[in-house]
Amino acid sequence: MQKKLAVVVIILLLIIAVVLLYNSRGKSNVFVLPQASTAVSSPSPVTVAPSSTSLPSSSSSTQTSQVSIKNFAYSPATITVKVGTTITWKNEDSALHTVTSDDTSGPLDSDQLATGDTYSETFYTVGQFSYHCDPHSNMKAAIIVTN
Ligand SMILES: [Cu+2]
Repeated sequence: MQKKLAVVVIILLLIIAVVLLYNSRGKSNVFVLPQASTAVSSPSPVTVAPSSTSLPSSSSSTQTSQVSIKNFAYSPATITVKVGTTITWKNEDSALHTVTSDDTSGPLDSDQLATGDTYSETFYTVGQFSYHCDPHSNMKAAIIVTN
């Protein structure tokens, strides 16, 4: 019986020793950790954001486009757009102009546009659509519609 008691006491002492060792290590870890955490965690969240800024610059998928009529010319003279795009012409000249398909079956057939007037057409078919100004046959331009 005394041997068993002695063994139990030794085991208890060992356990206490292990717990004390563990606690002292934990304390020393506590002393080390705050320096490490403040040094590591502060500089990381500084610059993260600019990966999404490339979205607005990709203008190839825009669904509306503008062509201005200025100095007896369409600008841009040739414009490439995707199917479904609505193009709006705006007359910025003092003279009257039209937006008229070379093909008599259309699709472009505007009235005479005065200064500041606009004309819009949505293109649902792939192809090249040449047009001109009725009063000024030297004014020529084209819309290219792609998928
Ligand atoms: Cu004209």
